[in-house]
Amino acid sequence: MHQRARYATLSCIILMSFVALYRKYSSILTVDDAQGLEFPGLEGEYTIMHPTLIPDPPPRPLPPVPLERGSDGPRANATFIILARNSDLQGALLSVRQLEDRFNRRYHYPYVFLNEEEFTEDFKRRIRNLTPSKVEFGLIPKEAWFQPEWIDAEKAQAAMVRMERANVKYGGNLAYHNMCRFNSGFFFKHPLVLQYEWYWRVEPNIKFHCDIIDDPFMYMVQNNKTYGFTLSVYEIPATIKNLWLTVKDFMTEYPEYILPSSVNALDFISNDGGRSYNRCHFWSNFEIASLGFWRSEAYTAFFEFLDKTGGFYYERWGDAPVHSIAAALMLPRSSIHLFEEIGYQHDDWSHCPRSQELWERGRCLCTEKDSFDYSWDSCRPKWDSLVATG
Ligand SMILES: Nc1nc2c(ncn2[C@@H]2O[C@H](COP(=O)(O)OP(=O)(O)O)[C@@H](O)[C@H]2O)c(=O)[nH]1
Ligand SMILES: [Mg+2]
Repeated sequence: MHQRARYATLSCIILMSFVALYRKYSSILTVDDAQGLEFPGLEGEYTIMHPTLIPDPPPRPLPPVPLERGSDGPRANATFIILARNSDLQGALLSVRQLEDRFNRRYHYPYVFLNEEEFTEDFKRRIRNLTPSKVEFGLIPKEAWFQPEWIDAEKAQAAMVRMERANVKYGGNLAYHNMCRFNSGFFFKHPLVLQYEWYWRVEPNIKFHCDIIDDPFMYMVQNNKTYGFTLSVYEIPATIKNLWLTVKDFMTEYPEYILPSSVNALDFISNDGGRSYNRCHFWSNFEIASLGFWRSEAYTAFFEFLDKTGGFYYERWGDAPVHSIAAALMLPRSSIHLFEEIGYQHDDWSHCPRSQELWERGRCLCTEKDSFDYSWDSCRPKWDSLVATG
């Protein structure tokens, strides 16, 4: 009996030792790691190598990125312009945060926010908190925003009801009509914008996928560019039923403002030498452009000609086709620039640089296969063929 008790005690001690050892090492013994593990104090005898895993290749050196580039280089007389409602605050914060991180922390270009209502103190405080740059908040004058008196309100209302029933995007939304007219004919005349020569239009809730290393404004200045874009798309036909007819009337009345088709970008917006509009337009939610062009005699005449037909209300003309048609007819095609390196997303539509070199240099988040550029409803192929013809 005495003997048995001694055996039992000994067995217990041995068992408890095994349990203690197991507890100590079990967590590391089950780690599934390709690199192998060294346990301090055990001189490598418990090193585990998983036989089936292939080790990562050594990191490939990336090209050096001149992150501080431009911090004391020349600057353009330029600003960001963001049209927004107070309810767009969250989206505006996201856009500014990205713009600062990807570009403006090195350049400190100012911002102008515009709204047809006063921005709230909270809106201003939270935006100002994101950037050391100058930020100004402007109220849009009533005459630059609301439907003018000379518009037949009943006719405009009937048109909106018709478009709403026909599911025309934003057709029944009066504020959207106001916004399109404002962006077509007024933003560049706002008192806070008058001091600048160049602007970059930014919307709430957009994304910048890549570092923007070089200054796009200075690129425009130094390379004789007037209008810059990233995405181009086809307009919804029901929104612009009579736009091209009106443009043709303008071209007949003011031929002096239209450049020869061998020089301008007519072939981007028309497949038949100007008889019809192919609905291609630069997507104006992103624009880097000269304010002087919109303030020019030629564009002023163009906008006033379109505006007096009432098409911003009797139809739903967008500022994108209006800007694009003017740029394509009145500018040399060589002064219109595609910013290939700027990875950009608006809603579900995304531009991602296709060149490996640009993609790596910009440390882009996007992937080329998600780029909209060569989807069936993108006008990028038309732009490429225009550029290819020189
Ligand atoms: N202040 C103000 N901004 C507006 C209004 N409607 C649209 N916007 C702005 O105009 C731009 C285009 O509007 P959005 O809804 O994004 O239209 P989409 O890009 O054509 O789908 C964005 O910058 C909006 O913040 C409005 O009623 N008031
Ligand atoms: Mg938008």
